[in-house]
Amino acid sequence: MSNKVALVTGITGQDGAYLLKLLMSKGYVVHGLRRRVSVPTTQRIDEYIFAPQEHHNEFHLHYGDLTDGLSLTRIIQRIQPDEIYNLGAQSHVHVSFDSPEYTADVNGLGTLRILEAIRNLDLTHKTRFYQASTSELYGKIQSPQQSESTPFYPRSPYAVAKLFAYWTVINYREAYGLYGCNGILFNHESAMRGTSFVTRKITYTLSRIAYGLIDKLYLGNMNALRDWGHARDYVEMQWLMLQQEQPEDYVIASGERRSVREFVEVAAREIGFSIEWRGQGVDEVGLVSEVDPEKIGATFGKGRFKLKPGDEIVNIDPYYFRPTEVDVLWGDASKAREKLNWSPKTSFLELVSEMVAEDLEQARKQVVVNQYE
Ligand code: NAP
Ligand code: G4F
Repeated sequence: MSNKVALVTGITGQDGAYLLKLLMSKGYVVHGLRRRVSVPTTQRIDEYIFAPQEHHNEFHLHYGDLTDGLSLTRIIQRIQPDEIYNLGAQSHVHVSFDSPEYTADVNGLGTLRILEAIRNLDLTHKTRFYQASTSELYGKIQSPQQSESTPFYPRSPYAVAKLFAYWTVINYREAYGLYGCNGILFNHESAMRGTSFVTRKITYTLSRIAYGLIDKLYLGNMNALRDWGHARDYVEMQWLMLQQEQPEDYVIASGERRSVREFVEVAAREIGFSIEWRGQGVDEVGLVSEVDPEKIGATFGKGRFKLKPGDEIVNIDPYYFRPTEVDVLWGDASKAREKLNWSPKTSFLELVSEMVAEDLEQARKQVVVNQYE
């Protein structure tokens, strides 16, 4: 068991929660950065917060913000971390078009602020740094499959800010000898994914539609192709990157690409029905085609499944289109496989199945609550 000290920014997010679990299982003392919000966003890590007797020596939360360099310096000075995982970000690509300056501040300058704190506190040779870089850097792709050597072409304020952070890490590595790594992670999902990202939006909404809680799923560009993996598998790589002799940058991906439309079809099948597409462009609609009585009976029980063949449940809403879209992402993680012996454990079908099961359970509980209110 390790007795290392880690600081994790973005600990309340999807990856933060999985990484916390991993680091705790390895015996780390984990410090997390949380920002002040009017309603707490700690749901994903509440099991650690509400068990202080079990975790009070190993887990600590600190108020601070990636836009506030003084808070970052104060925390880093106090805890003298062996490792910093910078997962905090305004992580929504579409939102970054509405808040470009804030996104640049958090995602770009936020990284610089941490690196400057490490440098000014003379921790460059003690503290290892992981940067949550992204496949969005490839944007308008310059090669059909993307690896560490593929040129970048960012297509959103989010990606442009992440590009600044990516190069800042490399510059601090070369200029000051910092052990800093970029994990260029392709999309990774889970039942803990925020509901405004497309995969979770699909499993969350279809589950509620099946229980009759809502009527429709509104989507944007269903032709976009993404390389989706499971967040649990990907945080393992974040940790592994910081355990090597030399700091390097790695692509982490499943190596499979699928469309948003296919994700809808697979999620629907997991619930127990198939989808038929009709129309084109913004007029395209998704209808319930066939229902699998066995699967529906086993999951829903009598009378709780509210759909029948012909019901129109998916529509296009141009609101979700982006001013500049990333049409295709498809990763080549050969370097991670060869150098770190890493490959994803969870298949695409297992990922969708896990997300659907969790969202069906949540929807079922909502129905029960509604019944007794
Ligand atoms: P997420 O669920 O959206 O979590 C983002 C985290 O950042 C949350 O804890 C959030 O806090 C925190 N945060 C936001 N603004 C902050 C600020 N100003 N100061 C401090 N913390 C702030 O994202 P994720 O999916 O876990 O992704 C983790 C990181 O990997 C992000 O940097 C993301 O850009 C990057 N990434 C993600 C993927 C992916 O597919 N998931 C792929 C490549 C790269 P609140 O809880 O208070 O909002
Ligand atoms: O789920 P998304 O919002 O993820 P996106 O834009 O790929 O970004 C995620 O992955 C990146 C890694 O490549 C991370 F860096 C980033 O932080 C984030 O985690 O959208 C995926 C695709 C896009 O092409 C989008 O246009 O789905 C398309 N889409 C279609 N309808 C939609 C929707 N996206 C969202 N969020 N909502 C829709 O209704």
